[in-house]
Amino acid sequence: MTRLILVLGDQLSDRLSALAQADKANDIVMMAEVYDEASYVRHHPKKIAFVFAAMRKFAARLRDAGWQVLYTQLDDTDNAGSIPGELLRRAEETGATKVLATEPGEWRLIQALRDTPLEIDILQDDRFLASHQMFEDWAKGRKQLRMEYFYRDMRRLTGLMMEGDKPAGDKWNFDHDNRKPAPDAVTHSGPMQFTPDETVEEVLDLVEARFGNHFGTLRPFHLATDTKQARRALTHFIKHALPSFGDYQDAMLRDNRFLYHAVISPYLNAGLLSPMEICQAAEDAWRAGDVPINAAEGFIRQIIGWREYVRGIYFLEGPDYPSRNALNHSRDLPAMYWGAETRMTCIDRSVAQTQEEAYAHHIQRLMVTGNFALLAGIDPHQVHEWYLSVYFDAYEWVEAPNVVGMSQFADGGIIASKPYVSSGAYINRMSDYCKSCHYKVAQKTGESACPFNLLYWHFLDRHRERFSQNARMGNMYRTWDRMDASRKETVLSEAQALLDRMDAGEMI
Ligand code: FAD
Ligand code: DLZ
Ligand code: SF4
Repeated sequence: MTRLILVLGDQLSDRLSALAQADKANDIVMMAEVYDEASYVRHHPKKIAFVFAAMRKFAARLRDAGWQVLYTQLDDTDNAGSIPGELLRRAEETGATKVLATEPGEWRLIQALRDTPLEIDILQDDRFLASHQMFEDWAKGRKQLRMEYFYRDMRRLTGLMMEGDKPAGDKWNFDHDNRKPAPDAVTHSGPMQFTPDETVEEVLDLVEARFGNHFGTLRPFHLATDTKQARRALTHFIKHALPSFGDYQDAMLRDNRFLYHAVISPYLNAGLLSPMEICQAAEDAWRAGDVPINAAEGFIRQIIGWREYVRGIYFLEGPDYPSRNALNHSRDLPAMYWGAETRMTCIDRSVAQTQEEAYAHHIQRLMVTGNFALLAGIDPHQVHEWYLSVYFDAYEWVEAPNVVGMSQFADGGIIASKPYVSSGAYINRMSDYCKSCHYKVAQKTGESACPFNLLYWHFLDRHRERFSQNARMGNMYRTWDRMDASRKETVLSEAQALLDRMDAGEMI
């Protein structure tokens, strides 16, 4: 009996469980470019182009390997427009009554598959190192789900950077050697770039025609779109950037968008690279003496620690997670997130590079756009939708915990033990943005005061009840309490005036 094997746009791995359990001689692979997936949020055109191009190339590879593949292009006249619609159409066409799928990375699509009137077997996505069961077992009975302890278990499980049962270098975490401020000069020229081939060019034309009105610049397009290219990009990173990755992980520069970051998240999340091959390459470089331990450990921690941990939280917490709003924030996302003019250099530069590259690195996402949204009290659901739309690596399983949890504290503190808020001083320490800003980072009040400085105290003041007892925030409240009453009043009224101007659509 023929079955349909569903392969989604972020499941482009030879080792995908649905493919591993399929029968090449009898089963038929089904892949489809559909409007539902391309527009449930208004994805950045670069992200849509990346997904479609990588899907087309993966389908071609499967065919070369002897699979029978039914591939629907977006503009095909009989395209049903959704994954369930395409499954039903192809089932009727082929007579297949059963479907084998690997679990999608989003509750929305899991539910849609469950609701499809076909017999669909949903297999675990074993491209991740931690299964749902493993994460549940780890989480059971713990008061706090801290990433650091999960990460140690993942090191033991994978054997990465272990010497027997001890961590290499006798420490689990070398972060105190990391987080240097922005360097004067960056020696790395950025991620490897690829010239679009015929398949990519065709997709670029399609995306331009159909999604050209989405936020984001489509061309130039230099992303890898198959595993071979993605592996070359990884090798390039390991050789040229990883040695400095740890040191400058948190630094930001207005004229350098990538610093020493890997820029591999779209490839990893779509399945072109696997977490273990990436981490093994980093460990090998360290063992060969080419990369310092703080860089290799810090990098591997992001992948087997943070990445697996946030996925665990997403599936543990359930479908309502993205709509949580523990701080009751309700302000609309200001137009500057969509490219409207702002005098704040840090926001302006982070949004501009997001618009052009569909990429910003972790600290820009957390401490610039995320920090501002949290301080200003923006509705976390709008923030969530923004991040899900604008980044080329955004899928809900990874985006929502990072945004709703880590960045906006909207899950009430499951991921973050305290909110990631800071005044302008942090941004000034870690970047060169403030040097060219209209606002003065050292100024706490007055017309030129950095908005982060004003909003920081406004946030702490309005959430006093929730956070003043938090041991990690005591110092902040003591500093606020030591300020004299009239200064406090000035700070709060200027912060409120800034928010009012922003709400009225004025440029800030
Ligand atoms: P590097 O800095 O070089 O790190 C290497 C790899 O580690 C990344 O490719 C990624 O796979 C992994 N990684 C690092 N941090 C995290 C993390 N917190 N969660 C999961 N994986 C991590 N990452 C996404 O993949 N998709 C998202 O939609 C996403 N949204 C984010 C939203 C916010 C508010 C924040 C603070 C972080 C978000 N991240 C997201 C995590 C991180 O910013 C990106 O993974 C990273 O910037 C990707 O670029 P890179 O490959 O150059 O990463
Ligand atoms: C992101 C994306 C886009 C833009 N388009 C498609 C598509 O047309 N067909 C498809 O199978 N997958 C696409 N994807 C990826 C899915 O949205 C992704 O599988 C879910 O969000 C679950 O992670
Ligand atoms: Fe951003 Fe404030 Fe620095 Fe301007 S002064 S770049 S607003 S932190």
